[in-house]
Amino acid sequence: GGTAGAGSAAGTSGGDKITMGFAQVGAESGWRTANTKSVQDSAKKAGVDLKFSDAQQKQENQIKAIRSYIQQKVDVIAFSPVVESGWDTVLKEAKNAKIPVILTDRAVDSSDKTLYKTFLGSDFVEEGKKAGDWLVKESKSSTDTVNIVEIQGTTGSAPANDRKEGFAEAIKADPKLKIVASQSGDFTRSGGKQVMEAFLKNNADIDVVFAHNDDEGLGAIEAIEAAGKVPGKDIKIITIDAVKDGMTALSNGKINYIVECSPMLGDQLMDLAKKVIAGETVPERVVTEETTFTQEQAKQVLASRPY
Ligand code: GZL
Repeated sequence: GGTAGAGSAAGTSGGDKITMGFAQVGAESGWRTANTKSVQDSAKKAGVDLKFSDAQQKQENQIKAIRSYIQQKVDVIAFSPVVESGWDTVLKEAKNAKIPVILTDRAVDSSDKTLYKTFLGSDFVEEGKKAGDWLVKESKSSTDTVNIVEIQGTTGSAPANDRKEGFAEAIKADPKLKIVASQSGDFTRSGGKQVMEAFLKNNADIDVVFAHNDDEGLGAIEAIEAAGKVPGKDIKIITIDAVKDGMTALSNGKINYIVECSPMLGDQLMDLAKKVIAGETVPERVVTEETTFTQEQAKQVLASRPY
């Protein structure tokens, strides 16, 4: 025993601090800042030397960051791909440099599964489905059409693609439920507000907003109130994430239902990184545990929410 693990060719000898290069998407939402804090706090706790970059939601910046981590010969690279495609080249460079890669939060569509060791994050299709399932139940008693507008996440990102798919699948259960408009708000509050303003201008009768994250939903609330309507009553709102600001709006009745998407991936990431560097096998997929919240549940847990 005692031989260095296969993944340690990047120069870790037993007992050295592990160096991780983390290429973060940006700081676009409350979820993202909570995720960044989780990764940074967990690295400190785990004694991992963390190199961190913020790509301002630009893929080319993430690719540059990954290349710089390869140059620096870090022991492991982790990142949340802002969009699903366009990663094979840089991931092959990491593989050739014998630096293991861990995907966190978002997935890539590379067909070559040897380009990364594991993918840690939520099942976004399931999140979209949970949102749709709630609306199907909620709409059971109503007779006429339910007009839904959808504020999508970042175009091309796994959460946007998968949440859209899961929601559409779930609402097939009731033909009354119709998505009358769908557009990207880029996971930001300002994006959600702008898209909702356009939806309100072009659609006379909107019953429901399905926003792919809390921040877009909070932006939509601003637009709805500016139009003289009552969010949560005149227009119901369903969002995904369950960050503090979203849960506050939910407990105040301005949002009707939130599907949780946990950003607290730091501890699992550091644990997976240590195993990968030690050459241990890790599961190729680690799915985040998460739940859903009604307005009543939000009131009960709001004070104790960590982010
Ligand atoms: C989901 C994550 C998404 C969040 C948004 O895991 O990638 O990106 O839902 C964030 O709030 O911007």
